[in-house]
Amino acid sequence: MRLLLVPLGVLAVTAFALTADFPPPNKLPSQPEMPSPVVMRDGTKITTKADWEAKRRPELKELFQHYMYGKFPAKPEKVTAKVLFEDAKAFGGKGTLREVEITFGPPEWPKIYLLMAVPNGKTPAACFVGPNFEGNHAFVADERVRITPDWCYAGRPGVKDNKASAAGRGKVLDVWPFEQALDKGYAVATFYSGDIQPDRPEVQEGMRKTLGVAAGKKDPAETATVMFWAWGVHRAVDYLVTDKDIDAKKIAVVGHSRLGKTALLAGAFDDRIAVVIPHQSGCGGAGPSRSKNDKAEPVSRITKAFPHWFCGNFAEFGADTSKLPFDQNDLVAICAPRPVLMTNAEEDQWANPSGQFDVLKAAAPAYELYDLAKPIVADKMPETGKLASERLGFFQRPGKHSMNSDDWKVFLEFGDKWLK
Ligand code: GTR
Repeated sequence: MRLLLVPLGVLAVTAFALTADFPPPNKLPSQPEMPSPVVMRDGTKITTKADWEAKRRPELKELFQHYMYGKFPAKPEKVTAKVLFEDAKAFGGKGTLREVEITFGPPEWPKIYLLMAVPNGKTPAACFVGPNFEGNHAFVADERVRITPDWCYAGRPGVKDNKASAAGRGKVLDVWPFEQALDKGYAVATFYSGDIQPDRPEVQEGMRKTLGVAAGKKDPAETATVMFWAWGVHRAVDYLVTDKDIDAKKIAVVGHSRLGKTALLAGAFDDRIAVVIPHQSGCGGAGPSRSKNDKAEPVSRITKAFPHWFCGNFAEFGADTSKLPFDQNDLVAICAPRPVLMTNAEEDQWANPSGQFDVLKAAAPAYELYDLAKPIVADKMPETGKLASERLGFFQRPGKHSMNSDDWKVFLEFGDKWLK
């Protein structure tokens, strides 16, 4: 095994100070429609890019932390990376496969294990990065890929008693289809989300334990699980921007479902991410909290079923989402002027495809403050199977809730437009 140490340098500590005055959820004014990204909380209309960036965008970032995802943890002071193994002739020689251990704190802190492939002869390459559900070993059969010792989702290949095993090696080939991306000249990088924060509320573990965030949510704005996962994506990006095989200006984030919620939040809170692809992310992601689709998952349901994904304050809005001082259009707006693609499936109404299209439309006013080619978003929701590849892009395929190589065809096509 070849060991290679890559120092990534010291990063400045940039904790977010929550200074504004935030009333409790039930004391907020009712706003039946999605709040405009270009109107400040005090009613001031934003008309310039400078005011958007200096005033409204920071205001929205604070609001999303306080009322929905919890505090954005500080950037670690030091991030280091160690290449655990490398195979320069992987995928029949098409790519170089490596697994990188990313450390950002004392040895007992969680680490990120980034499994990545770069296309041989085509570097520096644009890269798709994102968290996964299955553990890295599920995506390639190589025996050197680490098997996570952390809690794993039941029902995934080779998982028994919530522990992954060698029986799962290479059993999930189309969720993160490395070869398909390499064939199109892209790099791919993924890590197991549970290595940062296992998806169970009742155990004090992962980053929650590290930062002393109580599982019982004494502070209703305490950092929640989706925020920890998004923060983990940022640590992967810390490494990727130093990798000479990656084009640091061309990093796209992708995630499915709860990890799609993560992808959108990660994109909104990190400008190094060039393209944002929340796939079937639904409520708490690209789906509106003020949903008009009665088949879609409501805030009242998600905050009961998955109380740890969001901070305590968010659950309060289950009774009345009109009190939310923002909606998910405002999270998309924070990504401006970067492209965002929402991808969906027709039978997955729980994730609210039509509501997501409304969210895209309602994010556009922030994009209009930039000098961008028009149209920024399609006039109407495109028919099933047709990609609307505008800067605020949308796609819906036939079928159900999953991420597969058909979805990747669309991610890669959107990449060809916005990352090449
Ligand atoms: C569902 C949840 C959705 C979505 C999904 C997933 O049970 O209601 O919001 O996140 O899980 O992550 O697979």
